[in-house]
Amino acid sequence: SDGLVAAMPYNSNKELEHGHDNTVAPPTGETIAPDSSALTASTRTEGSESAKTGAAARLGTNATIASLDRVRVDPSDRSLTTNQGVIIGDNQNTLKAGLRGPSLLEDFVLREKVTHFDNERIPERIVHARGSGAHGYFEAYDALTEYTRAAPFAEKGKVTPVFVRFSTVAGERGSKDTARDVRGFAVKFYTDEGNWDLVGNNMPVFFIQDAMKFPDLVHAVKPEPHHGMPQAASAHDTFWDFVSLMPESTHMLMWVMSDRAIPRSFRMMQGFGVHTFRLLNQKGESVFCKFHWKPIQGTHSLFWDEAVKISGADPDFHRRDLWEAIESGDFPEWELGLQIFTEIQADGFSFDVLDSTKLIPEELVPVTPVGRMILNRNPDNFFAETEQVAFCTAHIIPGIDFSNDPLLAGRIHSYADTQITRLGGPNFHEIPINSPLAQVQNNQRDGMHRQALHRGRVAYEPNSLSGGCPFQAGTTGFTSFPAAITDDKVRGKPEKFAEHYAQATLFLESQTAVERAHIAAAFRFELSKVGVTAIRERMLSSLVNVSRELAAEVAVGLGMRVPEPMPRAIDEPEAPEVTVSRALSLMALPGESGIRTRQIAVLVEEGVHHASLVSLHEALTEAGAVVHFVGPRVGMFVGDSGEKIEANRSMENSPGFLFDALVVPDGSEAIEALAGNGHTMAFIIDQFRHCKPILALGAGRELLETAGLGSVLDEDEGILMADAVDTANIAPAFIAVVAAHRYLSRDSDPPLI
Ligand code: HDD
Repeated sequence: SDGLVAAMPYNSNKELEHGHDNTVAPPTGETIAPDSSALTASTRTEGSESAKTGAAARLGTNATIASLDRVRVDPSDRSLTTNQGVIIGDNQNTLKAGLRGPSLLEDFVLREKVTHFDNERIPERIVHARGSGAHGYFEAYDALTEYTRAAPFAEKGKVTPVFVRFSTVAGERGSKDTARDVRGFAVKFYTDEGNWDLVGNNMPVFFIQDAMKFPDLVHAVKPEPHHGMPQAASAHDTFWDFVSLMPESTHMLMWVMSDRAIPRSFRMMQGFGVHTFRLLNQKGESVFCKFHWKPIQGTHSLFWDEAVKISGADPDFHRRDLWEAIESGDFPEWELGLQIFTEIQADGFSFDVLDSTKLIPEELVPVTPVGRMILNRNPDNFFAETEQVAFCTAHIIPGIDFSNDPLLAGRIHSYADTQITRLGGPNFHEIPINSPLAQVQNNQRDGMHRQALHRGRVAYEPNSLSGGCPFQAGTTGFTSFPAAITDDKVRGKPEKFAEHYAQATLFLESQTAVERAHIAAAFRFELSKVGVTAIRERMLSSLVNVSRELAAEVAVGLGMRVPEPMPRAIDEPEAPEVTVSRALSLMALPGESGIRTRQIAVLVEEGVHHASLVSLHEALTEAGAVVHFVGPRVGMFVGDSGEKIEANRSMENSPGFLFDALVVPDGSEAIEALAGNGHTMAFIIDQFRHCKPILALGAGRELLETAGLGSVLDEDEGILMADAVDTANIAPAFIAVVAAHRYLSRDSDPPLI
């Protein structure tokens, strides 16, 4: 087109998919043979060094990509065939006895097509059904051999390919992205000593202490069984009934009621391995550790009002965000950090490190950065990769081991078990996205959908007929840490598990005022959706143990009195070591200070001041933002100088709350037309209410006044105004304003406007 057009995402690492370079396209219509040289070079790229260690690792390439080539299929220039490879002549009509006659049973083309279609779906994950995945790599900053012999940490600069899947927990596969919920953060490391799955969440603690309660927790939060409602929401009776009877969930409830549960983007959330794990070095010495992922993009969240609206306008908000960022070559990045501590240290803590409802404050054990993870390639096929990927906490490698966390113990069983149903049998490790790059050799045989063709007559060990192969490798193979056990066989909990409130209070006390207010509002909202008053009251009584002020605030919002505190399981718990931890506030990790990947809406109409938008578009795009021209409709608009601007979005298909910032243009004709459009007013009000930066050029100011912002225009630091001719000068100031994300002084409960 000949007008000013917003840039489309384009990832130079995926030229083939975009048809930009046909000369290197795979042979059309064929599956591609495995590239064995790429496979063996796989996870070891000594030349790959980062900002910390030197030149960057090669982007867009990793060993999983090469291994997946063997199953990539490209249909260009090929005719349709059946699954048996028979070329199909007619894909429109059933075989019939005469044009108006009955269909014939022998029509194998029709029957094969429909039968396959009938079986296209597999069971969705019982939890974490909705998600989004991406390929990338992990790069170690330094050798970590002092603590662990785990392959990814073997040497400085070592690169290990990964596949990551982010998810919501409660919603079904087709639910919305912006539900209030925990987010899954599961990483599969394809190491050269086998696959290691770090199956974490975006919160460092969990609802329950023992896997025995997991089915109860999930049954409580999922849609209520009699009517199947509500979808992807914890705001209903059964969830609050359960958690109010399970005080151990209180700490996690603080996290889930905080804005952590409504992230701005998968790219902007932390990840945590949650449990205490063990690291083992070559000598068999062991330390405990917790895993932390820190987003380089910073931690950012939505407002609840925003999340609710986005779920209607774009249920795929997070999936789209991740996809577009990677597709445009703006690769999300996380730093992996470890909290390393000894068993003796752990024994001295006021809480139990085997209790997944507790975290270890960073003030007690600092987080040591050990590497970075970059996601640089979208999957080729959602089903084959993101849906079929199977994470299992049981997948660990030499150098990593479990702790005795009873929640982890249940998980070690649960994941492999669920894949057998979900993926149709015990051979799910052979599905390309799940198969390790390390060679698999054992005597496991047969089962549904077996892919490997095992040669020879030996499928047992020991054997002599196959020269004893494959043989067990002794201490060079996986060895469990020989933790001493001398105890009775019991069902029960260690004493420190009985303390349920200290860290809930710690979390609350560590929040900024805005975050705290949002936590209170979230409790109010959720409990207001609970029909049974006794449940509300029980939950309030538990909150009193966390903070009387919080309980009082929530109670006011529900028109209730603050009840007596719930009796505690333990009268005199040990005093906590840390009572405020800055790291627990979202604001503690602002991340990058620029505006990369920020979505900026520029309103356009007929007669809009053209030159200023050209220069602004250039400056914002240059700074890495994604600029969208949003009109009353999509298509071309003629600016004041006769030049054209193309709106790639309309206010109808993309309401204001989908954007991070707003530019209101100059041009009196345009402003008059926009002022007469109710969509514009809603657009502006949402931008203001959600505390987002706004720039008004020239007559654009009048539009903000029409929207009711007149009284605050000159005081609000997040609203800039400039003459259109001054755009070049105002651009850097606007970029700085956008970089600050939100202007929280506007945030009030209820909203002012
Ligand atoms: Fe789980 C999926 C994370 C406790 C049983 N879980 C699942 C996924 C994540 C987590 C990220 C999605 C993986 C993917 O993207 O495919 N789960 C956690 C965390 C937990 C946790 C961080 C607590 C620390 N989970 C947990 C317990 C159990 C399970 C206690 C059972 C006893 N989780 C499952 C499961 C799922 C699952 C049923 C469903 C689909 C799947 O495994 O592959 O096995």
